[in-house]
Parts: sequence; C-alpha cells; structure tokens
Amino acid sequence: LIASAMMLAPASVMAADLTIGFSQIGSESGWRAAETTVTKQEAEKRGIDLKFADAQQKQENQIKAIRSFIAQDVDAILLAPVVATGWDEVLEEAKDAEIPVLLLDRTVDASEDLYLTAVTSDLVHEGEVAGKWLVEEMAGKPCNVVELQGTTGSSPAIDRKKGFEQGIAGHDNLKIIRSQTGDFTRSQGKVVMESFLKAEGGANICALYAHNDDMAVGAIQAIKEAGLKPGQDIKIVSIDSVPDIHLAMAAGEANATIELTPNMAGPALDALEAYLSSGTTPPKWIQTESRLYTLKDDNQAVYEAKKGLGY
Ligand code: GZL
Repeated sequence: LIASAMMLAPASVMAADLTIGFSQIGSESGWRAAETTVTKQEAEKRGIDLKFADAQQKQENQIKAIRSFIAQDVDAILLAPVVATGWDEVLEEAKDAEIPVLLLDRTVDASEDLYLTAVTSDLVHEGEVAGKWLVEEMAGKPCNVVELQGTTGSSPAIDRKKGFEQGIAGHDNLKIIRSQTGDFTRSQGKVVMESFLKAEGGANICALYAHNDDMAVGAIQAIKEAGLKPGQDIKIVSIDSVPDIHLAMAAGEANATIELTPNMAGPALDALEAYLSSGTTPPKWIQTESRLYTLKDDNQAVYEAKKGLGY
C-alpha cells in the first residue's frame, strides 16, 4: 500500500524527504550572491533540506564540504566548481557512495560519468557575443582592448577568453594589449585596471572586456579616478547583467552586458527529481540562455527589476 502511495506521490512530496548538500564557491560577485539566494529559494519551494557550505573561493574547502556531505549520506550534491581541474578523486568518492553530483554555472575537466548533469550557460558564446559587439561598436576603427579575466583556471575564465578572441578574429583593428585576472571581484578589477592605466596611459586604451560585471564596476572606479570617462573614453563590455552594471549603463558609464541567469538550481533540481523519481537520466549539459543588453535598452528599468533579487 505504501509503495503504491509513493508511486502516486507528486514530485514535491518526493522532494520533501530530500537532503542536498550545496558546495558554493563563495560570494565573490553580486551574481554569485544572487545564485545563492535563488538556490535556497528553489530548495525551499521543493521542501528540500539544503546543507549550504561557502568555500571562500578555495577548492580545498569545496573538497572538504563534499566529503562532509558524503559522510552525512545526503541524497545529492550541488557543486559550483571554483576551478576546472582537481575534482576526480572526490567525485569518485561521491560516485562510490552513489550520491549524484550536479554542477552549477561552471564545468570540470573530469569524466562525464562523475556527475549527473551540468547546468551552465554557453560560456564561449558569451565571450563571442562580447567580441562581436565590440567589432560592431568600433566599425573598423583601431581599438586597443584590455581584458580582465575571471578566476584563473575556472571554466568561465578559460571559455570567455576563448570566445572573445573568436568574436574579434579577422578584425585586426581590435588588439588585446593587456590581459590579467581580476578574480571576478570588484576590488581586484579596480586594482588591475589601475595597473593597466598606469602601464599604458589612458589615451592608449580604447575598450575594456571584463569576464564579469563586478570587475567592470571596479574598473569604472579606476577609470574615473584617472580622470577619464568610462563608457566614452573607454568602452566597457562585460557579462552577468547584475543590477549595478545597468545603473552604470543608464548613466552612460558602461556600454554592454550579457545576461547570465542566477537560477541554475531550478533546472538542476527538476532534473534531479525526474532522475530520482522515475529514473530519467538528464543530458550531461543543460544550457541556460544568454541575452545581450546595450544602451538601446531601458537600463534604468532593468536595474529596478533586478535590484531586489538577492544580488
Ligand atoms: C559564470 C560564473 C561566474 C560569474 C561571476 O558561470 O561562474 O562566477 O560570471 C562569478 O560573476 O564569480
């Protein structure tokens, strides 16, 4: 009788019994904070008991958290992997414990049988959209570009760099003259942009490509402190579409951003429930959409719409 009742139980009832561990990278950016907020909301909606661990952007802390979740025998693990390598051993341990691992917003260089699915945007495509936007914006005019890379060794830093280079390929008027990591943070974005300005002189820099909006917001501060006009003297394109970049765009201090949804957990938890309740194996990649915003959009309205969403 119980078995048949369970068979009839809607997924939400099934989820009520789930305990899930979430190894989150940290809170390095507004986007990351929003992802944490939304993930907790998505778990709450499903009656899931979410065990949250913040790694302060250190892989060893993520590995410790995963081992703790395995020891607690959780039903599944959500992992936003800070870097792409070094996961094989701990993912093998989760596999041996028959605990499915689902990747959020970044991928790992590990065998696909070590995770159930990865919910991410097309990170190369995002970089390509940014590159193509700059090609169109400059319309053949010479432009020296500086690049603020994301966390070294992370899949977004690797893929967004590759995509941007693909986007500007064949347009020799665009040259990347400096490229360095700002670790996805506002503070490092400002420090590294200051070093670019000091090394090159503001007059020699035409555009900034930042792998996320938070580094761009930090760079905007550095550009202003150098007596230059961000968005005019130096064009700025970045990725995430956090509220503050739309505020900058509304003031003409940044030029374009590519939206990354903070809701990776919704699709991940749906795939997990289908897997646990009816054995449906999800695709190894569940892709989220990317959308370009420019000064043609009503950025003040976008800012107002986004500012309450946990960024
Ligand atoms: C990309 C994600 C990145 C965001 C940053 O999928 O991993 O990490 O673009 C965040 O804001 O730090």
